[in-house]
Amino acid sequence: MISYALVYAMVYGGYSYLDPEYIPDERRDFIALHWLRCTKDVEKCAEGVAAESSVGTWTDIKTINEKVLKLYRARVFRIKKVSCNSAYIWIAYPMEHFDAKNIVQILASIKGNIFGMGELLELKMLDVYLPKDFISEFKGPKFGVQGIRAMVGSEKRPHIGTIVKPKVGLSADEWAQVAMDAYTGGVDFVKDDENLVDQDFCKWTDRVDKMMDVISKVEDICGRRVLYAPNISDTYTRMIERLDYLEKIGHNMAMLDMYVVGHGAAPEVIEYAHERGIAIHAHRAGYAAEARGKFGCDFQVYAKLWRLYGVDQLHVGTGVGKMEGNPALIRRYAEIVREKSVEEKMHMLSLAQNWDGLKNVMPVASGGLNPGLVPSVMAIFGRDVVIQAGGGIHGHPDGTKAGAKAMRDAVEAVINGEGFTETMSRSNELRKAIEKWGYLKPHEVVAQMEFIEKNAEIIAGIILSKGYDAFTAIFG
Ligand code: RUB
Ligand code: CA
Repeated sequence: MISYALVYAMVYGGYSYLDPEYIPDERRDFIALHWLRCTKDVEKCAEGVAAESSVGTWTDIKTINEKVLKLYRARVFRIKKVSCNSAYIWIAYPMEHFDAKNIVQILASIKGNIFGMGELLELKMLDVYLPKDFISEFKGPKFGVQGIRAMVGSEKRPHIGTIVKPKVGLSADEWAQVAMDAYTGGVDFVKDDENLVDQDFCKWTDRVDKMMDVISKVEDICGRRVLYAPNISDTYTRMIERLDYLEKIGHNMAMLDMYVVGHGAAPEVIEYAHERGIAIHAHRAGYAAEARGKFGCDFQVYAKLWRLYGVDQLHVGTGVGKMEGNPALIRRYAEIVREKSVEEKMHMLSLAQNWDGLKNVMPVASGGLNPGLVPSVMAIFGRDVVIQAGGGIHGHPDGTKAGAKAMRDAVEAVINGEGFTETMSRSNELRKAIEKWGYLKPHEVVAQMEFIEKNAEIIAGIILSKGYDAFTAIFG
């Protein structure tokens, strides 16, 4: 009787998917960087991953031919072994393998079946390089940092945003009142929470209509233009209906929960919005289900896809606050969506990427923020960022309006180079916020980021020789 062990030792039919001589073509090849740990020799597993994600299956087959192998197979062109059964691997996929522009099909290949392969104990897609010819198929953001600034009329300063809290449960009237307080306190941008869309207690159109009144009142009272992103996330048809409604009433922004909306609908919905002059705020609820742990996919892969699809604002983490992520890594995410190109940074397991003229995305720092964290957030992101606080505004001892003013004063203190103590002496709102939540000295965050950049080579050496555990130990 043939043992199962023997059958599986023949896996992938003897065709080679290892090609250390191969030099990827930056115009035509996708490159996936993975961490893997497996039960067999790492070369075999790496071949298995390349095969299963491209043209192969678990055994030799009579139907394969030279043309398929030559033109469409993936190639493992680099392996950085950590042990006999763990390694970082680089896989190149030729563009011909894909139905260009169809990201659903691309993801079903490069991040599909492979995560279920029995011999893998860990498999993490760390990053992906998107080739030039593929990028040129996409329009990218319509507004980006410059366009969003133009909508507000802001100069070189962070935008301040808020998420109305509680997350769900307020009526449309109550909701609009909270938004009004936030705007008049100094906020530029208000958004729905990721899990608020069209519930009975706060119907979507009801809330949007009330918000249109609020926005025009704020313009009259404060002389400022402000933004509102109503969450349209739903089935494709309902999202389109909501965009039609926003177009009808002349509104300029909507929000999508990118991970849960998915890859089939999002690119078209974004294009549809852009054609109607509507900018897209992108929330990433659910990202961590894939990004944390040793199976799944790092956020930077998605940050790239979302820029390609054309989101105009994107949540990328904070580096401080309630969500995970080391400041240096969060700064890297911001650079990926905001810069014209990024160099490879192996100490952060991050590949080079050139955006070939696609507009940029305004990064959003959000999650557990409050005025005392503003200087640190600005040290990480600079000024082209939306600094967003829910609890850190509505939890202010004197309420939402005071919370919004405290955030605004905190931002202005940094921009004017004024010490926080000085600003607190004239801003009761900021003082009370700091008394409640404290103050994080930005130089601690700066020192942390500088240490990582100064020691980039050493850190890369450690991470590449010790494996993914070393990366998580350093970057969280
Ligand atoms: C933040 C909040 C957002 C988080 C999600 O509220 O509602 O959903 O930004 O995290 P609060 P991320 O300010 O009260 O914490 O932005 O990292 O995806
Ligand atoms: Ca939220």
